[in-house]
Amino acid sequence: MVLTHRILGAATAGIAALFGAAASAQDSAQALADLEIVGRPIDGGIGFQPAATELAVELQSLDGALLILITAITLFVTALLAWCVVRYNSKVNKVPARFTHHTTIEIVWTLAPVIILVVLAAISLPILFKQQEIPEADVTIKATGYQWYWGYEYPEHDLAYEAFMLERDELEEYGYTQDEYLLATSMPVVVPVNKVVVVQVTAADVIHSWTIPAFGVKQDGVPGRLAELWFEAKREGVYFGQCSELCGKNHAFMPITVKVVSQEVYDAWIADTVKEFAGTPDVLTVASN
Ligand SMILES: [Cu+2]
Repeated sequence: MVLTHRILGAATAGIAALFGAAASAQDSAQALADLEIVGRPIDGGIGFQPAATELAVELQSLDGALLILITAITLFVTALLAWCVVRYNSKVNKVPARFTHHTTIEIVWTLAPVIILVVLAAISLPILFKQQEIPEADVTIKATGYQWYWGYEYPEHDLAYEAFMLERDELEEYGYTQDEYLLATSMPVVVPVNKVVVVQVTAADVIHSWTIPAFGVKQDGVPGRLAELWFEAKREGVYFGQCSELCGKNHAFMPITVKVVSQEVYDAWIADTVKEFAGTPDVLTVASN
């Protein structure tokens, strides 16, 4: 009698938990589906995708600074060339100068490039170090490249799954439009907003590369090695990337989809996904005890 009562009690609790899980699964799924698409390539676009992390902001401003610098150098050299052509051609300049050394000019054309290189190093190295010095993680994810899809693990939650590119006729079913063909995957990587996410990148067969342009991150996944990248996304939304190391026939068909959500939605998604993929529902474990 007592035993039956215990089993019944456990089963009721289990069923209640299942219903609760179903409701929260719906909520987290809905929250993921409602996200705005932020980081994606656009037709005819030549600029960067919107910067969603500090790393991306700094990368893009470095790019702007370099563009100004190289434009100034190119204009200066072009002007020098034009001046030589116009002023010193054999018709205008009948008697050419015969000196071979000019100390001042040699000092200037040695020092000027040195100063330019020092300035380049001063503005680019801190950004490089910031990318490469991995801070303490709030969330750790392992990404493994396979020919031709990505596998993801959330080691803190015993959660692992694979993400495959969605075919054209699958996009709507997963809440995407035809525009997201070659970008959307069957399972997204879900991360909380404003939290440090460390991605450990590796590969199982050949070299792949994991990137999200809007986060300013890109890291080769090399078989047998574990590399790391980090980001802290500042804006909720959907972000796309694609494998960026030529890895074989279907290299163009192993995209990366990251969904940045609030901490609450992230927690609910983790709980729901662990339940979905872990196999044995809690109710069976409880009942069989
Ligand atoms: Cu590839």
